[in-house]
Amino acid sequence: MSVKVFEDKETQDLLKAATNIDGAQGNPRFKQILHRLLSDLFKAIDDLDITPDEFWTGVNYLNKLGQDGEAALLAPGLGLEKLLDIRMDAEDRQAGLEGGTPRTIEGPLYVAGAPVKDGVARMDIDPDPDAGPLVIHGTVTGPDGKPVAGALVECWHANSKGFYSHFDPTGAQTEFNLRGAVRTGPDGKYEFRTLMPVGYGCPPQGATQQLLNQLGRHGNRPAHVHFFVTTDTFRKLTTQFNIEGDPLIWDDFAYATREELIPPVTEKTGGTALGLKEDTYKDIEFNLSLTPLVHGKDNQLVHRVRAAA
Ligand code: MBD
Ligand code: FE
Repeated sequence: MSVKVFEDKETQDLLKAATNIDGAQGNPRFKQILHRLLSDLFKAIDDLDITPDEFWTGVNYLNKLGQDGEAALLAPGLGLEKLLDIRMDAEDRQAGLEGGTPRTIEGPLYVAGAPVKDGVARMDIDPDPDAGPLVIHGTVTGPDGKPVAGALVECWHANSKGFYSHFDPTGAQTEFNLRGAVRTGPDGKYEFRTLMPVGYGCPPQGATQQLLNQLGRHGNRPAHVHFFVTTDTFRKLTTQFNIEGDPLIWDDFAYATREELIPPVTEKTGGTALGLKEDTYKDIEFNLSLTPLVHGKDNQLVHRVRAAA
């Protein structure tokens, strides 16, 4: 069977009617976007001779995706969240905006509301026998290279099982375990005392992994640590670093890895004096360089539904 009906008046009229594209009511931007997406879907069904069985498989997949709460997990898995970064990077280049710590995707596992500490925060609340101590520290600087006082540095990462608090399928973690927030002082410095994370893997029975299986892809990320840096003066930075040496660094299912975001891990002693669980600990320096507002505002601030506790 290879019929082609996309260009037919009947099909085009249906597309217009379904999106009320010529009507006065509704949200014009929403109608513009939906008309385009629906049109592309109509065309794909026609071009690829998508069968009714294939179509309903897709519809039921969307139901499972929603039931599993994984739409914001599939988005990075399909490279869509990375595409938004690629576009923001291109916008910056077009505007002549250079420098600063590179952005990389937020991902779906941030939780707002971690208690804010001055300069230094302890992030590990729950014991995790399989994770060694880790200190993450650095300086927040502005476009002039000078330290930024009063910056809010938020940090979140997984435990030794690759699970995040609030989203832990085993229910094992306390609220805000491995989630920290510090306010920088005049020296612009921040420090997090925490435990070494392990890479995340998509829930094996979830909709995202189900789709990845059909593609012959894995759903794993290298070990990584997320950051938000928020100030009144500069653009908000959303970034992550990867733990150097993780075998998945260049095979991240969410495409967040960037050359500049793999800081060296060094071994130090003196952890006992810092209150860490062992005297020998891993140390990562990760400096955070911010970029200026554009015409007085943050032109790339992202609003999305986020968990809060
Ligand atoms: C993560 O921890 C993450 O950072 C992303 C982007 C997707 C899934 C899990
Ligand atoms: Fe993550």
